[in-house]
Amino acid sequence: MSKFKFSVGPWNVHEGADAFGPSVRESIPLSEKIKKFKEIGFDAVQFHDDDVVPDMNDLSEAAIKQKAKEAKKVLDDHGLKAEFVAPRLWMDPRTIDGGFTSNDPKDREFALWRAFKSIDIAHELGCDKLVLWLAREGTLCYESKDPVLSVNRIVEAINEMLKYDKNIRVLIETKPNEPIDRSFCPTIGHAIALSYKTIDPNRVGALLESAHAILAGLDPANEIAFGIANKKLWSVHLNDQNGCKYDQDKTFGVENLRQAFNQIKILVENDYGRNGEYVGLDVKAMRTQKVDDCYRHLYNSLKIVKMLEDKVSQFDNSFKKKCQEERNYEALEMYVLELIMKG
Ligand code: XUL
Ligand code: MN
Repeated sequence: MSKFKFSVGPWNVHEGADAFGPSVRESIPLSEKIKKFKEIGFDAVQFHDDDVVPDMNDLSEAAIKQKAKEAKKVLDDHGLKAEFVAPRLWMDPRTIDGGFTSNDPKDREFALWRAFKSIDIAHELGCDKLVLWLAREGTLCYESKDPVLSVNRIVEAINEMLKYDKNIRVLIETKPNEPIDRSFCPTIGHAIALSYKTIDPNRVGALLESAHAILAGLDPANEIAFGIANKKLWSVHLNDQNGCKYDQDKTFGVENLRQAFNQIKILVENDYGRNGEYVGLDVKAMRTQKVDDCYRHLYNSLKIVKMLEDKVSQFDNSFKKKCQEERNYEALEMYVLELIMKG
């Protein structure tokens, strides 16, 4: 049993291609993934805009809405909700230099169009959250963009989204690098600062991904805490990551169990989810995994979250208080390790 509601994206069951090799598993149709997500125990699905409406660049406004309606029906048939829609702003030739911060005004226009269409799709799916993973909003060559102008361009683009739909909420998914070298919005603190520069800060928040925090050299639990303290943590992407390397999106907890424990502890203790927020997973099957067991990372991540919830419920706060009073943090540290390791 869990106190949380869980969400997952179709891209989490992928074909296994990486930067150095092609696909190694066959594609699974969206409707099949959705059915399986329900069976595994998820409550909601997260979408990129073109997960819902493939080839959307070539479709009319009416055709995009019609496709989204069809996807909503599949969700309804399986008793699942849509958590958010995220414009895929990193695949198209018009986003090579970034979307909202591209030096070419036509690219910026395209990025905004995708954001508007994503809002339309979210509307049809019955959700009010738009996630912006600002994949290429940064630089490969430092001098190629004006960093101050770029931050302001992101703010202006978000303002247009807020004006386009008075109910939409925008969540910035922060990441310090990859695919670009230097992001203009690398951490939750940056996202929150940026939210206050928009015309409606109450509708701009953040999504924290564990792996992205680790890539920034930060502890994901503290990034979660910072978001919660500012009432801006509206979604999470739990996963794991072995140090500052490429983005690994590993099963939650497999690399640093204590760090995973503390993420769950902060979420539980602060009653995360009470306003309808989901615990999202952004985990990917290893390239080596065979297609007949390619959902294993999702089962395992959910199992680890629930086991850690159980550990959190056993946490002895009076012992913590005693350690604080005696300033005996060696004892506290050992207590935490024993709690996590005991059967
Ligand atoms: C990229 C990443 C994305 C977003 C959704 O690192 O995490 O999958 O979560 O666009
Ligand atoms: Mn993510």
